[in-house]
Amino acid sequence: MTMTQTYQFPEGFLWGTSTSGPQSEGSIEGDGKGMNNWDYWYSIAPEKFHDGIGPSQTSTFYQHYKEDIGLLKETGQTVFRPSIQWARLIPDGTGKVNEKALAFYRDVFKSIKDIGVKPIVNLYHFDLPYALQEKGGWENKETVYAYEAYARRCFELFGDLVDTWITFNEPIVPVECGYMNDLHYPCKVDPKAAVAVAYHTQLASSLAVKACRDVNASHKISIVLNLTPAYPRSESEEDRKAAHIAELFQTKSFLDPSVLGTYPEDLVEIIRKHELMPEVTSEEIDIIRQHTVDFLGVNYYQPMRVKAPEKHIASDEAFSLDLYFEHYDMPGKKINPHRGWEIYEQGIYDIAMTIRDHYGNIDWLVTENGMGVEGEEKFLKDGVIQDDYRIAFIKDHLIELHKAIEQGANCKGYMLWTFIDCWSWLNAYKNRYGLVSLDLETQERRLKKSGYWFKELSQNNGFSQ
Ligand code: BGP
Repeated sequence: MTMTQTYQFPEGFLWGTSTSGPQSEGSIEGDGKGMNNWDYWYSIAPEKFHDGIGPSQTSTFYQHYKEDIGLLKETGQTVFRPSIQWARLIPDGTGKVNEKALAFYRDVFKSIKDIGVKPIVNLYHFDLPYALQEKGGWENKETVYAYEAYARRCFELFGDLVDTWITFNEPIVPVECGYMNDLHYPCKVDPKAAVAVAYHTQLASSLAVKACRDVNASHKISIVLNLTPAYPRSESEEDRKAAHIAELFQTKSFLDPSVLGTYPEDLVEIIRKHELMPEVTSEEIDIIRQHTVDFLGVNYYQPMRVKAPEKHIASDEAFSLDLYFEHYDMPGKKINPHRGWEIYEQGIYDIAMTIRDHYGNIDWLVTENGMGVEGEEKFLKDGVIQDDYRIAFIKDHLIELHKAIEQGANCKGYMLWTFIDCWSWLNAYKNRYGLVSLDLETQERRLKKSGYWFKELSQNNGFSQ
């Protein structure tokens, strides 16, 4: 006999989705949007993008936002995280505001609020105005101050409509993909530049926290981090050390300064040893120390599996991460074959316990979790995509989250990636993540089975199974 179990979430728990400007808005002639790093990269290397679909052809939210916002209600959402595209609002990165963008974002945020959904607005989702990229991008400290001015402008322009903000989404991703692994523009493999980019991004985030408080003292501000736990291959000292160092680089490099106001000493030691230290002033260190976030946004998709490196470090060896840890391909793991990512629900519980025990049990939200699936049209029945796998994926993660909350974790909400199928960087529209499907030909939106189910989940503030 199987027993039904009910997973009831705390009163006021938020249910919603996240998306980003570059992945959902698209651009049209005359909208005044400036070029960003993605637009530029697509203009010189369109072959890098799945099916040759670039960033201007994303899901037409710019034209359809009113209808789309209506779908937030139909899917039961109480919170929604869009992002402002810096290059849409301030086309050159600094200076003049694009009035059309101002009107657009004001109406978007107002429309979200008018239907009783809480907007949490992200200021940066991998998208840098190209005018700044050309001048060295995040390697150049000028970008830090340009970002601070942009953030301050957003708090002034939208502070009457938005009271909860995110400084950056997954800031480690542009560092890894753009400066360590030749995956995203500017496609460099340059550890010294990577460290400078990471440090400058953190400084920019802390300055935005300060600006937020200067402009609207009662507003809340956070950073969204992909807190991927690193699990060692074995309990051997070498494997555990490798996992520890993997976390220093992948998660603690932003988590510690953002929440605790300091960098982990052992991370700084490695950076120093390889002579990768950026230029740091004591004033900057004070800014980071004094302006920690009010809450944390956590994106979780997959764990890291790590083993000790095969190589031994020679004293004059040039830095690379695989001197310290290597990826471990664990046999028998559960996997989402479309994205190639491991599915490990317990990761979300482990993250919750880490935040509870080592980060002052700060309030946090799951700001992304989700499952990208290719070829979803094959699950179409009576006009609705029967995405039972997505419902099961969400439930399995919520069970772990529920357990963590019962054990004292301060998680205040769950946001799925994503609302309407959207454009996914290099993968364009290959894998679909939405509660709502998007027909690329007609741009028609339709709720998937998960969209209807999510409404029930939200209305019941939990589920039984
Ligand atoms: C996160 C990003 C999102 C989104 C998601 C899914 O890391 O914040 O922007 O894209 O991953 O990943 P992908 O689009 O690569 O499948």
